Order: sequence, then structure tokens, then C-alpha cells
Amino acid sequence: MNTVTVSAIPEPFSFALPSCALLVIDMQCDFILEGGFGQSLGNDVSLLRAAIPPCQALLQAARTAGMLVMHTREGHRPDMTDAYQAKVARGSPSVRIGDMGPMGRILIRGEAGHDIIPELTPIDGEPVIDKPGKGSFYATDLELILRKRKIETLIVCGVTTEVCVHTTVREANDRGFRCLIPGDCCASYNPEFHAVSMRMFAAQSAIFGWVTDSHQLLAVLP
Ligand code: C5J
Repeated sequence: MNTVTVSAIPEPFSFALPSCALLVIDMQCDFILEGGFGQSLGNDVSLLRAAIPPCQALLQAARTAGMLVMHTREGHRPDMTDAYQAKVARGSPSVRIGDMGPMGRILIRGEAGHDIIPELTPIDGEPVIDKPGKGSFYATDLELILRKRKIETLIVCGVTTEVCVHTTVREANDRGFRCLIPGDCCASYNPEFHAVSMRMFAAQSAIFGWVTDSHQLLAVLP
């Protein structure tokens, strides 16, 4: 029933299209554009831009294949009642969560910086999950939506690889979802962390998931 097999590490990965969803993690202006939260932490945000074209291609292919597409955004309520002080006070960024940045208040829902970048704007019918944490399952209705749609497999992409992508894949894996991670559709401010994250996903017979790339996926999606 509409099963495809994609080349992956550590072994080819087969999945049924009707029970597979694409999850695009935190492709938000605050992480990717100049002046956002990512840069306030001292990161080179240009490193994340490499993931945009492969994500665009995969997003288009998933829509054409009729797959469930979901997006996440990391951020908080304007009154910050859902932002633990332990998170807000972490480190010494030049601008903290909730402070005013060039694209509005950093990581606050409704602000321009919190929005998904224009290249990957969700279309009608694609659920957007607003999450206060790094993992997409924590304090959200993501699992409810996936279970209702009888989703068993997640293709997970987005930023940053070792933070929100990794946390989400681990959460999904523990909940019984099989995760496929196209590496070129993920990015990190630290290329070494990205590379090691990919190895960690696939180690020990795919302990967290299977790693592939957008070209392999585009070759098998209808
Ligand atoms: C971070 C994320 N890195 N989306 N968030 O704070 O990975």
C-alpha cells in the first residue's frame, strides 16, 4: 500500500506514504536571519541557510505526494508565563528571550522574528505547533494530531540539528514513531555538532532513526 524504500544509513528504510508525515522544525526568522535569537547567542546564522533549498524541495515533494506536513515554532506567550526563568536566564546573550530585537521581541509568538521564514511558509491545512521547549512533543498537541492521523513514520528536518531536531527525534522515537532524517535539510551553527548528531541518530542499528538526504527522498516520492 503505497510503500517506498529510500537509501539510508544504517540500512534502506521502507515506509508507507499514507502513514508518514513531514515535520519541519523551527525554520524561524529568529534562528535563521540576522538580528534574531540565534545571532544574539553569538552564532553565525548563515550556516543555517544551506538547509533552506533542500527543505523547500522536500516540502514541495511532500505536498505533491499528499503527505501530512507539519511545522513547529519555538517561542513563548507575550506575557512569558510559559517561559521558565531557567531558560530565559541561560548564558549571557546580548539579547534575551522576550527582549526587543530587530524583528520584534525575541522568540515571542506573534512577532516577526518568531515566524517561519517566507521560503517555507505553511499553507492552509498544515498544522503549526507552537512549542515552549526544544522538543516538539513537550507541552504541545503534536502527538494527539499524529495519532489521530494514524502517522507511524516521521521525516524530520529543520534547525538546529543537535538541539530541537535531535530532541524531537528522541521524543518521537520513545513514543514509537520511526524517524527518517534527511541530513541536508537540517543545519547547526556548529557543523561538527551536525555531523556527530547524524552519526548518533543512526548508531547501534538506528537507535534514534535513519539518516538520508533530500535527493534520495525526492527520487522515491511520487
Ligand atoms: C535552539 C532550536 N537552538 N530550534 N532552538 O535554541 O534548535
